[in-house]
Amino acid sequence: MFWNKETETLKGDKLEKLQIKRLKWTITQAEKIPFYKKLLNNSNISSDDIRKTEDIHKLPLTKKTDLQGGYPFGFLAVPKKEIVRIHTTSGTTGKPTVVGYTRQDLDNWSELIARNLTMVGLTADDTFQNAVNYGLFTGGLGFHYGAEKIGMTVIPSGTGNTKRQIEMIDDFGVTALHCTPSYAMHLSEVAEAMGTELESLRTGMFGAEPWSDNMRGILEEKLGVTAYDSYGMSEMYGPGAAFECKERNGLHFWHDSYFIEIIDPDTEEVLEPGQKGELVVTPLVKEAMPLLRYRTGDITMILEDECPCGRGPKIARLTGRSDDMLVIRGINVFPSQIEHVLRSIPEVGDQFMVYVDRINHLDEMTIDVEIKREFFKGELSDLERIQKKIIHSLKELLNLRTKVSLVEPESLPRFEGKAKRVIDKRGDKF
Ligand code: DLL
Repeated sequence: MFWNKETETLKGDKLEKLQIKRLKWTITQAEKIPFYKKLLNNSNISSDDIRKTEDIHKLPLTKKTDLQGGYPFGFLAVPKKEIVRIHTTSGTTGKPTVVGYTRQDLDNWSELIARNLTMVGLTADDTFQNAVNYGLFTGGLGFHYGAEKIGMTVIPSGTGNTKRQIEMIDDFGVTALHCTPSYAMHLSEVAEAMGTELESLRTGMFGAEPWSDNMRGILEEKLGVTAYDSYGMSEMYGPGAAFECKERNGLHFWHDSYFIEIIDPDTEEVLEPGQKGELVVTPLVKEAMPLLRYRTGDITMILEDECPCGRGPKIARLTGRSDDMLVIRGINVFPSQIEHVLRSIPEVGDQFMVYVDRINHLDEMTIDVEIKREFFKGELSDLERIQKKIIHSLKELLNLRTKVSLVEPESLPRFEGKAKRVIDKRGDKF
C-alpha cells in the first residue's frame, strides 16, 4: 500500500532530477545561515556547482558539534516569526541542539510519517496508541500528526502508567502500537502479569534505539504483532527518515526528502553501497533548518537490492555509533553529560565508572562514583543524601533513572591513555 506511490517509487533520471533540484534549493536555503555562508564561501562552492548527484561530495560535512555551537537559533534559515514549533535533542553538556520547524516543515514531516504507516498496511480503520514521550522528543508529536493525517484513531497515551496503557489497548481495541523497543518489552511483561493477550494488537512500530532481530522475535511473540523498525533523528525532523516495509529487510530512506551517503568515519572517504560506515544525511526539503551532509554518527550501509515493494534504496538496520553516544531506553546519553553532572557536585571525587547492561530486556545504567575522603567518613545518612543528590541531578539533566553506588576514594581504575569510563555490557543481549 502506498500513501504517495509516484514519489515513493521514483527511480532513475526522474529521481536524480528531483534530488538535484531540491539539493540546489537546500544549498540556497543554507546560505541564509551565517555558518554555512562562510563555509561555502571558503570552499568556493554554490548551488551552481551541483549538476549531478555525485557533486554532493564537494560540499563540506556538518558535525553535531557545529550545531551545538549555533545554540540556540544559529542554524535557522528563516525569521523566528516563521517558526511554528521547536524540538530539541538532549545535548551533551546541557546545551541541546534546537530544531525549528516552519508550517511547511510540519506538513512535510507528517507526509513522511503517513507514508511509513501506510507502507505497513495501516489505514483509517486502525486505532493507534502512541506510547512515547510527547514533549521535546520528536517521536510523540511526529507520529501523532502523521497518524491523524491518514485518519487513524489516535490515542496520545505518552509513556508511563503501564497498566492503564494495557487497559486502553484492550478497551479501545488498539490495533497499532508505537513505542521504543525497551518500553514494548516492559509493556509485554506487564500485560503477561495482568493475564491479557492483547488480542486486538496487530502492528508494532519500534525505534529510537537499536534493537536486534532476536528482540523482534520476542516482541512479536509476546505482543502478537508484526514488528517494524523505525529510524530518524531530531535533526532530520525526527522519526520518518527511514522505515521498514512489509519485507522487513532494511529500512527505506525517503529518497525525495533526504540524500544519503556512507563515509568512513576516520578518513571521511565516501564508501560504496554494501560497505559499512557512518551515515551522512542531507535533507532536501527542510525549510527552517537545512543541513548539508550531516554526520549522524550512526553506522549502517546502503542496500541496493531491488525491494519487491517497488520503493527506493534502503539502509541496513542500525547497529552502532561512530562516537561515544549511548542510547539508553531511547534516550541519547553522552558520557560527557554524566561527567558534567558529577563534576558539578562538590562531594564527588576524581573518578567514576559507568556500566550499562540489559536486565530483563530493559537497559540499566549503574554509575560507581568515588567520594572525596572528607565526605566518606560520615554517617550512613550523609552517604544516602549524597547518593540521592547524584541520582536526582542525573535525572534532571538526562531524564533517565540511574543506579548510583558510592565507592571509596582511589578505588576505581585510573587510566594512562584515553579513559574508558563506560563499559557497555549489552552486547547482543537484546
Ligand atoms: O530518536 C527520533 C525517533 C523517534 C526515531 C521515534 C524513531 C522513533 P533522537 O532522539 O534525536 O531522535 O535520536 C536519534 O537515536 O542518531 C540513532 O543513534 C538512534 N536511533 C533512532 N532510531 C533508531 C533505530 C529519535 N531504529 C538517534 N535503530 C539516532 C537504532 C536508532 N538507533
